[in-house]
Formats: sequence, C-alpha cells, structure tokens
Amino acid sequence: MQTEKSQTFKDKANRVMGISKEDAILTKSYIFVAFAALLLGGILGLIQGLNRAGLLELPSWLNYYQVLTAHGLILVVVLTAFFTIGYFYASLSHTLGGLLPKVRTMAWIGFGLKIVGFVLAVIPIIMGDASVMYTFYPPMAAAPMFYIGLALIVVGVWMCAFGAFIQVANWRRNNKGQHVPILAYFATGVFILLFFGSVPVAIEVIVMIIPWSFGWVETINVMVARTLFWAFGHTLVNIWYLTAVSAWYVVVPKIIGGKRWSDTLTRVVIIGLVVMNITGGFHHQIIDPGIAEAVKFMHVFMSLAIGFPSLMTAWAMFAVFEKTARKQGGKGLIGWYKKMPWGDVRFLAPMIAMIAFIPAGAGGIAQSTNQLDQVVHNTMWIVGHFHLTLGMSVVMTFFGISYWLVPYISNRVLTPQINKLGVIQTWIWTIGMIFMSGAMHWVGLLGSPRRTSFTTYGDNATALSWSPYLMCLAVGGTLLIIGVLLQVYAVVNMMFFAPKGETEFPIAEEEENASKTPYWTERWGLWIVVMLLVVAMAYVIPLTEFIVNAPPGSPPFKTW
Ligand code: HEM
Ligand SMILES: [Cu+2]
Repeated sequence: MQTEKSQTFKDKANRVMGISKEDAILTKSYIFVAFAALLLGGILGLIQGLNRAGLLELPSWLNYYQVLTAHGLILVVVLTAFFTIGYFYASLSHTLGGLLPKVRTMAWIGFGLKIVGFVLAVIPIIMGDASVMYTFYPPMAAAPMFYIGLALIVVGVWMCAFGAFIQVANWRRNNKGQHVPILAYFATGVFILLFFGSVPVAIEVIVMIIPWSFGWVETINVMVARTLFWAFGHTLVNIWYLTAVSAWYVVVPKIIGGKRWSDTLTRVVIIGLVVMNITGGFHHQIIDPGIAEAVKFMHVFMSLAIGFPSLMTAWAMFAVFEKTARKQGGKGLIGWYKKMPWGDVRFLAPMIAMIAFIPAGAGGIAQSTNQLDQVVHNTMWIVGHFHLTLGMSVVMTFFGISYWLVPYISNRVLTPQINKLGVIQTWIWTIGMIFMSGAMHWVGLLGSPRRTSFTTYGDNATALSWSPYLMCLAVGGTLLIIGVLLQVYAVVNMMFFAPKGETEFPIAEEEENASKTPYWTERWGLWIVVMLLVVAMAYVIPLTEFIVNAPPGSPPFKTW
C-alpha cells in the first residue's frame, strides 16, 4: 500500500477531485463502445436463438453463419476488450495518480486501431465474404480484409498493453520499494497476458493466413494455425476471468462494507493465473488428430492447474462475505447471508456471477477430460458452457462494475431508480441465462451440434426430440435481449442523464492485522520468464513436430 509521504501532489489532487477529465473521456469512450457491442451482439444472438428453435427463417440475404461470425466477434472481441481496457485504464488512472499524457495518447491510438480494424473485419462479414466464425480456422478462408482488420485490432491491443506497462513502470520508479496498488497489479497481469497471449494469433494471422488468403502462398499448415489460435483463445478466456476476479477481490468487499482478503494471496493468485495460463490451449484441441497423447495430457494438467487459483478465489470470497456479515451481526451457520446487501446491484450482479462460476467451472473441468469431451465436443453443450462462463460470470460482473464505474467517469451518481432497474436487469439476465444455457447444455448432451442453422435432418426422430430444448433456448434468448436493453439503457442514463455528483471508486482496504506482502510478488520480470518457460515446455515440442512432420498443407476453401 502507498504511504501518505510518498504521494505526489498530483496523486493527492487526483484523489480529491476524482478522475481527470481526459482520463474520464478515454474510459467513457471504451465503455460506450463495449455496450454498443452488447446491444448489437445481443440482437444477433436473438436472431440465432429464434432460428435454431425453428421460429425464424432468415431472409436470403442474411446467412446464419454470417450472423454467427458477427455475434462471436462482436461479443468475444469487441465487448470484452473494450470493457477490460476501459476499466483497467480507469483503475490505473485512479490508483496511480492519473495517466501520463503519453500513455493516454497510446490508449487513444489503440482505440483508433481497434475501431478501424473492426470496421475492416466487419465489411467482408456483411458482404458474405467472411463467414468463418470468430475462430477463423483454416482451411476456411475469408477475404484478406477480414484478417487485416483482425491484425489491426491486435496491434491496437498492444498499444494499450504497452501504455499500461509504461504507466506502471513510471509509478514504480517514483515509489521505489513499494507494492503497486492492487488494481494496478491486476492490470499489469492482464496486460501481460493480453500481450503475450496475442503474439501467437498475430503470428498466425500475419505470417500464415494473410499471405495465404492473398494467394501468395498456396497452402497452409492447418495444425499449426489451430494451435496458435488456441494459445491465444484460451488465454483470452483467462484474461476475462482475471478481470472479473479483480472486481471480486477488490471492489465487492468494499461494497459490502468489508475488508480485502489477504493481499499476498491475491497477488499469488494473479501470478498463478499469469504463469499457468497460455499452456492450457490444447484442451480446445483434445479431439484434434495428430497431437501426441503425452502433449494432450500435459495441457489437460495445466488446464486443471488453473482450477487451483480459482478454488483459492472461491474460498477467499466466501470467507470475506462471512466475516463481514458476522461483524454486522449475522448469525447462524448460513443465516449470515441475509446481512448481504442483496438490493444493491453493485453487489448482486457480481455475486450471482460468482455463484454461476461454480457450475461453469465444473463444466469446464468435464470438458478438459478426454473421455467426457468425446460426448460434448462441438455440441451445443459447449455453447452453453461459454454462455455460462463468459455470458454470465464475466459479463454480469462487467454489468455490476458499470453501476459505479460509469457514474464515476461521468461525474454523476447511481440513483435508487437505476439501482432498482439494475436489480431487475440482474434477475432477468440470470433467469434468461439459466434457461438458455441450461437448454444448450442439455440439448448438447442429446447430440444437437453447435454452429448449425435450423434443420430437422429430414425429420429424423433424434433431431425432432431436440425441439422442446431449443424452444427453451429461444425463451431464454428473448429474456436476455430484454436484459440487454435494460442494461444499455442504464449505462446511457448513467453516462449522460443521471444527476451530477461524486461517485466513489470502491477499493477495499486490507485487514488491519494483515501480514506484510513479500516483495517477490513485484518481480514481474521473473514471473514473465517463468511463464515463457512454461509456454516453451508446452508448445516447443508439438509445434516442432507439426512443422517438421507436416502433413500436406491445404489451399483455401470457401465452404459457404
Ligand atoms: C441476448 C443474448 C444472447 C443470445 C440470445 C445468444 C445466443 C447464442 C446462440 C443461439 C449461439 C449459437 C449458436 C450455434 O452454435 O449455432 C451463440 C453463440 C455464441 N455466443 Fe451468444 N448469445 C447471447 C449473448 C452472448 C454474450 C453476452 C456472449 C459473450 C460475451 C456471447 C458469446 C457467444 C459466442 C462466443 C458464441 C459462439 C460463436 C461460434 O460458435 O462461432 N453470446 N449465442
Ligand atoms: Cu480454454
């Protein structure tokens, strides 16, 4: 923690006057784009849900796979990246005494690159030249412009990552021997993962796919491409998770009037998630041929290792809740839960998000197991799984954050009306997701494939038996779109119309008798080296194998 003495004048001024105008506009822009993406992506999701239930026939100019590509890209890349960056830049600004002008400029350049990249990627999707879905697996090939757009998005993310590194390094220079404030520490972990995790996908897109999609090279090594994609894709998942976890550890305790869980343990969880993360990629390729069993085993082990910091998180959070509630007079073995502020959306949304992570994480462990994955691979189960993890645990935490972050950056306040709206929104989203994700899991077990537009396979009996579940899916999707509309309304209201006033950036304090955090937690150089060693252990042998014993490469295909 920072001591009084070491605070610079700017630091203090910032604390008194709230966020600087320039930093506020930056985060506001990122958050605005994130929620615009939620609106657009949600509408596309509803179209898919209604189509799959046989309730909506798409017009001839709108293909299911076009919609699916856009839905995936807009929600997986745009919503999450813009929210994460906007949130962590506000955190850096708040806890490190305002952004350096140069860092702010980098974040704006990153913003521009991402927007331009997104527009370039969307044009071919709309034209029907890029229905390759957000995973863009070769040998399916989109128009080159799609990949150029993706590459620009990655470079835009890098600008923001380096901006964050410069900001943190600058603070450390001016505060020698001190621990980086906890949210800035989370931001450091997230941006390290964003940078190192997106290097593989950048290599895939820039070195392999773009030349191939232009026709400069004839064939592509499909195995290498998929592997590079998932080294990134799996890391991305954990970046979202780490972002949500930051709010669980740091913000939620403050909102319930409690203290933060052990600072040391929190930092160890962050280091653990950073070091062990990139190596889980092959659990997305468990069913892929051509990967040695031993390699798959190692990746499954590494994937399950991530469960360890997750369980530590679960333990820590419930300990904080119980402790706080008991201090406030909560009684009984579980009776204390009544003391929690269930009517406060800033608590309710992340709380339900955390609870949802229990079945979500369990499903993930099932999928990481070879034999179990045989049953659910490429079925709707998987879609159910990531709507529960991403659509529920992560996105609902983002929603919960928005109810204080948006007023904070807009110099406005959360009114009781909007809080109430938020509570209603949270329940609608919860019920909608239970319906939709539950139906997806179940119908997946019955064999319904993912990424497949409506068909009864010539009135095949098995396929017909899916109908009631798909109908449930559509009901859930309809509830969710109501949730999307309420949430977007709340954000716009808090950004532009709510009454003016000061809103606090909620950061919980450490416990009074907390033991001193050891300084090795600050040695990021060391942790990055460890991370790279673990990555090398997981990827050098299989990638060498794929390249040296490469099967014949594939020319591009347009399968739609
Ligand atoms: C209104 C809310 C939503 C609805 C109704 C909805 C519906 C759907 C449906 C029906 C599918 C799948 C179809 C298939 O495999 O054929 C799907 C896929 C997907 N959804 Fe959603 N969804 C919603 C919100 C979200 C959110 C909030 C996220 C993430 C932040 C998300 C991420 C994804 C992803 C990544 C896919 C997979 C795309 C692919 O397989 O290429 N969805 N969604
Ligand atoms: Cu994964």
